[in-house]
Amino acid sequence: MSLSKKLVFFIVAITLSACGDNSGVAESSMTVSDAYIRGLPPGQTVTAAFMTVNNHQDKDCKLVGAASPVASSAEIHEHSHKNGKMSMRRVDSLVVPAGGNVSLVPGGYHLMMFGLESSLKEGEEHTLTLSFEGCEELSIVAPVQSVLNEKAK
Ligand SMILES: [Cu+2]
Repeated sequence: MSLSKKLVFFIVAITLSACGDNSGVAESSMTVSDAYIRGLPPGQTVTAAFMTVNNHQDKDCKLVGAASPVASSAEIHEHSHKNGKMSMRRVDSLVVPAGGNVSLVPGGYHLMMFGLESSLKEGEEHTLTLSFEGCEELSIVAPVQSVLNEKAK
């Protein structure tokens, strides 16, 4: 078997076992998909993180905060157009509806991360912890994706 074929088998095996694990464990109440942290040029101490938060429960979950070891603080923000100007503001909470999801995307809701100790480089992965009111805290690992590779949406 060629090396590349072996690699494919390896990846398939990992994927299958990951799926198996999921079905075996009690399903998590909240999941996050398509998460990434925006990687910016060196010297920046503020960046943003984006993701889709999925609520698999039959009750609403209110996102009220976020934290990361690489940031001194994090806030939920919303972009808005005011008088033709793009601006953003902090929001106290963001409801993830029962059985639904909320997307944090460039130009919309996002997690603002402040006080970065070092610039985040593409390929790194960092933990983000999301706090909910009335629902369990959720920790995820998000890759850093350079702003240069960000897809316009
Ligand atoms: Cu912001």
